[in-house]
Amino acid sequence: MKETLQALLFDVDGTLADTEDGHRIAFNMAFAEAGLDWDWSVELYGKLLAVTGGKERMKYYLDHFNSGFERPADLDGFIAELHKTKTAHYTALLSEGRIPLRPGVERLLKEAREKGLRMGIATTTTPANVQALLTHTLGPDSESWFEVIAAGDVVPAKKPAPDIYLWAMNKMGLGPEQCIAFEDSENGIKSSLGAGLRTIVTVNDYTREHDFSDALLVLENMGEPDQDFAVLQGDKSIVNGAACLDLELVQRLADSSPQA
Ligand code: XBP
Ligand code: MG
Repeated sequence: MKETLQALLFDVDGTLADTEDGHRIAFNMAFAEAGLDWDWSVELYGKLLAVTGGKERMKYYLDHFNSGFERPADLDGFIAELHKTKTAHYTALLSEGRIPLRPGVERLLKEAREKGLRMGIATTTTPANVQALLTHTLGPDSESWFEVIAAGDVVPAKKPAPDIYLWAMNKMGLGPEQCIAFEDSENGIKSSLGAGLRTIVTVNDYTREHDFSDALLVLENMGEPDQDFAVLQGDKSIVNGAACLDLELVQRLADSSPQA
């Protein structure tokens, strides 16, 4: 029996907002503050995004791009401190309004609320970052728009593992056939598909070369009715001239594929 669509599950970084360069800048600010000569360029950061999680990414950097660094005895503690500083810089960038939501995100979230669809967040990033992004883009009460905000270390295995999506659905008492996920990266879609979720992708400059072969639809962004709406991959007959990614199109996509 075909299940009705009941909930939308959103990734954060690269999906709700183009945040990864903000993260990169915040990392570099934390490194400078700690007196480290580490400097993550856009090109290097693109490679480091192979690993999700800021702490895990710093470890990956040391293992693969800075093996000569003399590691302190308590490397985990050292990285945890660096990450705290980074998070402080990142949330400061958000509070200055320097990272807006991506095109169409606010419109789709508001439409979903109006139509009574349930919403959740499933992200690798630190909970404080989600709170800051929502507060400084949609307002202080916008956290309550989401029934569940599954973030950071709440699950042991980060994306591409499906854990964060399974955790969110479990909290909402839903199965994948009742939800659609929104992602931006290969690690992200592996996680959502691994949790059985049909997934709509919006690419960004760090992820447009990633493999999204099993996505329901791949878009440049969610679009606005008065702006160009670029469909990069997917069944255009289902898009059927839609001016942007609205709930009607999401529903059509859900109806077109019972489950991932
Ligand atoms: C993407 C990530 C995050 C951020 C950094 O998260 O991999 O780790 O790059 O955030 P998403 P933290 O699942 O939302 O795409 O430093 O807080 O981990
Ligand atoms: Mg992402």
